[in-house]
Amino acid sequence: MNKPDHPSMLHPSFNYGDAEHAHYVERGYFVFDRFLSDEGLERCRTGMDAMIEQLHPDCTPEDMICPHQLGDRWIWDLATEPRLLDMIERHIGPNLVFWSSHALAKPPRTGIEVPWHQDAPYWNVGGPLPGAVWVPLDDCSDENGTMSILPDRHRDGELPRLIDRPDTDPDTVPKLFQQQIDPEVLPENADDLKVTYRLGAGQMATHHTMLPHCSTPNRSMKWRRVIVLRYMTADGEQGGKTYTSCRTREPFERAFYLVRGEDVLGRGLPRSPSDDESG
Ligand SMILES: O=C(O)CCC(=O)C(=O)O
Repeated sequence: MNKPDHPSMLHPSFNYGDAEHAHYVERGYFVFDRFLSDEGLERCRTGMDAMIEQLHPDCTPEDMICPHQLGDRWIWDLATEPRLLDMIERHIGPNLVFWSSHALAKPPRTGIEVPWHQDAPYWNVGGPLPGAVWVPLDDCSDENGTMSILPDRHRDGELPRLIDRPDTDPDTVPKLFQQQIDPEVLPENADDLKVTYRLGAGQMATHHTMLPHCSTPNRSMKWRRVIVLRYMTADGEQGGKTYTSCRTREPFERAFYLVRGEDVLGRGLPRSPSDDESG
């Protein structure tokens, strides 16, 4: 699967150059005006809608974690786009592992809030980590749900967390969202400091894996669909995670796929889901 056998899903103008990289390094994030091509956006929307249709009745559309391991090929194709991997390589060097995708669809009226968190501790991974890739498939507004980041805070290290948030009902808030940064350690004026993404469908934002970020609920009558992709170096710390299939409710172990470069620690990393005997 290393050589793309499908047309690129990325817009021809997507480019991660020196200016974009300098901004990312300095401030911990960067927002692109165009990322997906029109065809790429259509493929993502079709793929995500099919997943929502096939959702197990006990899952919510925010629960669709690592669907690339469950056969959702459009996500794999997007995650391994060579120009996207070039950006990730610029963040962390040549040996790249893809370890997480999240098809996060917030349904009309009921789409949930995601509290302040940092991705690396939240998802139990470590080492030099690049920016996460956050791609809206719908226009995101204050009505259907924005995402906000705290710029410049990617150098603050791991912040204390509250696990099993006391203020939420585990029956209504999916387990994936039961952690948050202790509000005591966030700046008092976080609301003034934050940068809010009100992005259009097919744009993209990348935020450093240690940058605090959160998102607002969907109070509108429209869907708010987002796909998130996450990477690390081949010698990064690969903490364990067991997820639940959003189709069958069967548990499955998170996999780490070597999508570019060398398996420098000789871990036997699979190069794609079809290489992965366990998956
Ligand atoms: O899109 C959202 O609502 C939240 C995404 C998020 O928190 C993440 O990607 O870690």
